[in-house]
Amino acid sequence: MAEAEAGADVKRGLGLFALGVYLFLYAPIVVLAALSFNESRSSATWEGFTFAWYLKLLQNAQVMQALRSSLIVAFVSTVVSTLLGTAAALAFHRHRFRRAAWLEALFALPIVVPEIVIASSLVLLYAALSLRLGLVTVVLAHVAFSVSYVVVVVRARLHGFDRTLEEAAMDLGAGPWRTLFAVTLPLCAPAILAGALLAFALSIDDYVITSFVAGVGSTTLPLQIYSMVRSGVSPEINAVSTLLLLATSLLLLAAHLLERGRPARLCAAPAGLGFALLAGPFLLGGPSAAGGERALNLYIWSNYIAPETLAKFEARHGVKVNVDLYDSNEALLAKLQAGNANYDVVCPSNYAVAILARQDLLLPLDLSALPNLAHVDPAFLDRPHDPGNRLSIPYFWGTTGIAYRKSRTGPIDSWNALWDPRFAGRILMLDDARETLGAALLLDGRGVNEEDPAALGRARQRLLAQKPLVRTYNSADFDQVLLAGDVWLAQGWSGQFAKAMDQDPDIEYVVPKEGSSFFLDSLAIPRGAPHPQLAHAFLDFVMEPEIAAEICATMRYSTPNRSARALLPAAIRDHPAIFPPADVMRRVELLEDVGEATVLYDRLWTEVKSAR
Ligand code: N2P
Repeated sequence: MAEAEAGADVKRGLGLFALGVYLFLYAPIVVLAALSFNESRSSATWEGFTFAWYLKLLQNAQVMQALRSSLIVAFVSTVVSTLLGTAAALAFHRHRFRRAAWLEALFALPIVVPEIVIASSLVLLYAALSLRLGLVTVVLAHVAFSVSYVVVVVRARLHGFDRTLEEAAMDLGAGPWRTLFAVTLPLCAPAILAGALLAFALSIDDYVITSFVAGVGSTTLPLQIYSMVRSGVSPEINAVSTLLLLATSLLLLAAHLLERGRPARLCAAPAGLGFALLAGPFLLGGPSAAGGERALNLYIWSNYIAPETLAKFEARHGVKVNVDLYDSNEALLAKLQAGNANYDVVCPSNYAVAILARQDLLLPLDLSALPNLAHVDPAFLDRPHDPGNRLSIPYFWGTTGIAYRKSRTGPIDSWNALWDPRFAGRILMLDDARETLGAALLLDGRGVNEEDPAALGRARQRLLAQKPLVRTYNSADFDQVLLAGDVWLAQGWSGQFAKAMDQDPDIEYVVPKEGSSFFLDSLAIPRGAPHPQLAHAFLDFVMEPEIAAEICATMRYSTPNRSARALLPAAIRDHPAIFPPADVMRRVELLEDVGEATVLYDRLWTEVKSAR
């Protein structure tokens, strides 16, 4: 009796455990889907049920364009990989040749090779072949990884395949082709379809590989979602993620049913619904750019230009602006050094301009096409990183400092606060080699442009010691993380913090007493830019006083444009975080090109990041 009860208890316990596991797996998804119907913009409060975010999606030209790219890529790569994969599976099934097992294992390799390895090797290959990054390179990459899945799925099905049926057909006089089309393929159809659906779902979903091999104008839906996340999570993102999730789940369900040998009718429903979810918004959707239209390809820091401003340029020139975002000079350098990125305008910091200039990767500017350069404060012109502004024009500047939640931390004036164990788990640091090592160097009484390996080694030690206290390294939306209350202190850049201060009076910004760095970010045109003329027009556009003032007022980084500054409202013009007083400016040092030591900075930072 007691035993039976104990047995029931164990059963109940296991049941609860299983429930817990499922909750753990699916709770985030449920929250995401629920929030996509929340009327409120913030995830903190529920204000009622709405479909508004889904409707907004339909009007979002960028999302629609990304969806279009995703569908084209998924469709083409599915067809190609299904054809290749099926042929390979049939060959492996049928012919027992020397080394067959090896060759088959080679086919499965992409399933186990880390995505990041496939991604970086593809980039190298494309560069070696001088293939321009775009839809074609994305399709090739997707074929490369999905073909393996098709082979595995089709091959599994062929295991149970009765070869005597083929032989019977041949005995009855059918030739090899006839046998293939009348017997073999119809029998394998469910497996082939399942493989195709899997390939489609993988392609629609892929982020890592695509992010490496996509160029401008070939942004797929996952890339678009990620770039939206970086400019602030909104319910629109929840909506598009929910749709994507639902569509891929349905396709996978259909693939699964087919594989289990369920009748095609049964599988058609989820597959059809999945496709409809993806294609529906695409067909109903609002404007999307026609192919071949003139476009400006802009590669710029996140939080550096507002869509409204870009819309003005688009309207004035009758063009479309494609924007890709990055959060470190190193990311920009890597893209341009890979050599086939297709960008028209980029935004390197002064020291990155120097590096790019050394490598001859920038197009000399035609200054006669830039009359608005006259509005720029001469203090920002003709600097050592680009004498005579042959290659770049100043866009924004700003300081690096600490923003903090006063009510939690009390007043802060030193970099030491970011090493204070009292704030363990409440500290955010930039994800940036120069800035993190810079802060550590300042605490050591050194400067932010230090090249001495011994001093840099000590800075690395300091960052390693700090690491257990750090909640996250983030150069993208560090202001949002602070606003959300997840951290109390954040190293970061002035503009986004100035904005955060306006949104929450509990937030304060300080340039620490030990000193800090400041940056001067410029616009430049890479060599090989497809639209150099339009790029010049863009450079001149952002230097127009009204436009420069708008850019500064929306992004809150500091404008080097004298005429624009005069147009700014006093609250911005006199904001101490945006245009710091003289005593603060005396303790900041411009980040400079450190030449050979650049590699050392990168290595030390990687060591800090990968340490456990
Ligand atoms: C904007 C980053 C500021 C650029 N997200 C620092 N060089």
